[in-house]
Amino acid sequence: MFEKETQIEERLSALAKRLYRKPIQECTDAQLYNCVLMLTKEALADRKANEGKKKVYYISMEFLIGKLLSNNLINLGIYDQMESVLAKNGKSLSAIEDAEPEPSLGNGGLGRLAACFLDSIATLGLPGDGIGLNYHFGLFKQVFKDHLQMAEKNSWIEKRSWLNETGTTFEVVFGDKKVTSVLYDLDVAGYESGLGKLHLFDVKGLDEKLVKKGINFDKTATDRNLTLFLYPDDSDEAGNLLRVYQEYFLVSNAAQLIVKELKDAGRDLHKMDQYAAVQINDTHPSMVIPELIRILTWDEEFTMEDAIKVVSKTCAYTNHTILAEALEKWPLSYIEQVVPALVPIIKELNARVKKKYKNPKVWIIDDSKRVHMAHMDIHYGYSVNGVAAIHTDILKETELHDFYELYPQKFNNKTNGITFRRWLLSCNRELTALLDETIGTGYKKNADELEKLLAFKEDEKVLSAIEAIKQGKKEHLVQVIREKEGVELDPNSIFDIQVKRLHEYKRQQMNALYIIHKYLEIKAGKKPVRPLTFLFGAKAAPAYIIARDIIHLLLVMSDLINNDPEVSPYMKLVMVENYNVSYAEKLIPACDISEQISLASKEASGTGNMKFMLNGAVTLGTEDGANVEIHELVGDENIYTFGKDSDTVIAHYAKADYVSRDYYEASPVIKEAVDFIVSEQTLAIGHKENLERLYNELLNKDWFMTLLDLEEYIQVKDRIFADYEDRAKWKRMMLVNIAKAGFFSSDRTIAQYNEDIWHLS
Ligand code: 26W
Repeated sequence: MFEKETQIEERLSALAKRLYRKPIQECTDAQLYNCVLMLTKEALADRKANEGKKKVYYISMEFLIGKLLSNNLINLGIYDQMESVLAKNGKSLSAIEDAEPEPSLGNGGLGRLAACFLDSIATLGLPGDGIGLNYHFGLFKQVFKDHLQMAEKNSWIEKRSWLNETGTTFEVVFGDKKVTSVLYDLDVAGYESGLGKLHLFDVKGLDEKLVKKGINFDKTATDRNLTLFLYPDDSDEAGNLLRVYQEYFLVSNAAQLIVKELKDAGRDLHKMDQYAAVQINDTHPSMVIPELIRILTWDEEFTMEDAIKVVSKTCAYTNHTILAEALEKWPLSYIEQVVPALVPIIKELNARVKKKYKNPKVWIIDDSKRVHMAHMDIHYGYSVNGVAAIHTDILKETELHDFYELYPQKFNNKTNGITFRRWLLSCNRELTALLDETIGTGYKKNADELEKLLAFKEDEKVLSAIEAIKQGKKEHLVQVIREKEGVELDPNSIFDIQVKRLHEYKRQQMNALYIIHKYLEIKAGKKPVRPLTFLFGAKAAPAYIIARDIIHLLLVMSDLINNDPEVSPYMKLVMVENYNVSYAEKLIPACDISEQISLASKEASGTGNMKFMLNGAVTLGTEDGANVEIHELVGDENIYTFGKDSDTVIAHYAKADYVSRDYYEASPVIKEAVDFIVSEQTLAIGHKENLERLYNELLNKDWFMTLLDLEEYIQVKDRIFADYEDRAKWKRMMLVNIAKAGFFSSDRTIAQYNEDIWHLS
């Protein structure tokens, strides 16, 4: 449609005239954003959705899509043309991109993975859609006040947006009420060709005015609050119940949509598995299984036997965590209250399991009348997958061992991936250009071709170009941080970055203890050879107290360090406010050292680790999740690993023999760093309550074993900083990391889902 620059310019100027009665040059960036949005939507509407006999439905409570403009322009193949049209008119595309609000329809990895998957499904030409919820205020917007995390609503839906009204509505019947849903669609363009949809359901009659201060609202008004926020605070019963309402709202809509699409296409529902694959993204959408069974038996005259059979051949489950607290187990009484219609079905599913298997550990409903969602997925789905090799092994050997014995053929691994369109082509255009020049453009469709870069391992020209690109990205980040955070960074310092959800298992607190250690060394006169910059970005779940205390410590330390003239020339610490996808796109290309320091066995995969590697950062990590596979790919010389391995950690849990105080008492270095949390200096800036609670937690509990690996972490980190000075070696490490990142393209991951699980045709 818009192949030539002149066509784009004509259309854009017509839109500017129609919407704002102005020529392009006189529009503000926000006005132009709207014009470019409209034009891009027209181009999207021209694409035909991928078609085939069988389609995948990827159901997820989260789709962390990020801003869409630049990605859509790239995938439509009109980014350069648009940029040049705007430049001719004295406008900058990147300034216009800043005007786009970012939706926060996800927490972190799981939601971002779902977004990357949609990009790859569309690109590979596979028929497939995502199904999720249209939260008006997303997760929350993080603001820092008084060195504490506060939460505000994140409004992102404007008069003009990427959402398309579809006119589709369904009735969703809860135990105590009936609501009407409305469906909005987002177009998901594949790279160069292909199109899929993200279906986002909303509730008719949503009342935004329910939100009072911050993110507080009446959690019991479930007819009017269903799609206000992702994850209402689940620290109380009303929050948990609302979460179950949301989950049922999602899956009931999903099931109705799937059945409608099959019937509209004239398919025989008894052969549903030949036309549809339903991928359940973690346990949150698990009720889709009994809901499909309910629809088939109530409305389509299936016998229970037939319904169970076909649904079990249609649904597949992905596990994203082994953390016990994240494996959903809903009290049956909640389900009785929210959706009594599913209770007899869930009981029937459980009765069949009990009849067949005498081991109560594999039953769906336990002694305390809690429904184990994962158990339902495994018995009544045809595939169970983990998201990295080590994660799938742990599921088979430990967490889900009893199920693996019953159904070894259902278990499979699908190591996560990321879309290179966003995490290379869009966020690092400079590196993309260098790659195009050096190895050709084939890697954009076939990521394995990145390995061609290995031939340039000794090529000084290519190596210096990679180094120069990194330097440019660091300089750009310095500007961003100056504007957004008001801190001046040194672009010649080492950029050490940890960005991800805040959780004790990810051990941001271990990184904080290293920083305290370094601060104390500098105070004692031991200066680093080159200045160090530590950057963090993370949101903590509002009800997760210790996670918020860790943020408090980081904010207190950054105040202390950045304002101490004795220390700040040698090190700086910034915790960026409201870390999100857009911020990630600026931080990741500027990173030298990628912090992936979770307690071994706890990080299912991680995907930030892949993004950093692809952009030429060197990983400092534990043998956990996909780090293990990164290590295998790049070899010992191109990664820095440390820490106890997952077997050792699992054994500590089994024997309950980890005592953090022993580590504290045995090591003066650890003791000094931990004690500093409640020192005069920190207490002068921060809050006693938060700092003492964190200190006590580390000394008396430390469930995620921070102190277990701290000494080794300090040693390895000092070594990686020293190695940074060997520029020849460092540049080679950057190159090898980029070259070996091809395996982590989500195109590879999706091709494997299709090959082993979906069998789309
Ligand atoms: C209580 C419900 C619940 C629990 C945990 C909801 C959401 C979560 C997490 C936010 C789930 C999550 O993001 N998991 C991450 O999934 C990624 C994609 O597979 C993995 O790379 C990460 O290791 C894993 O933590």
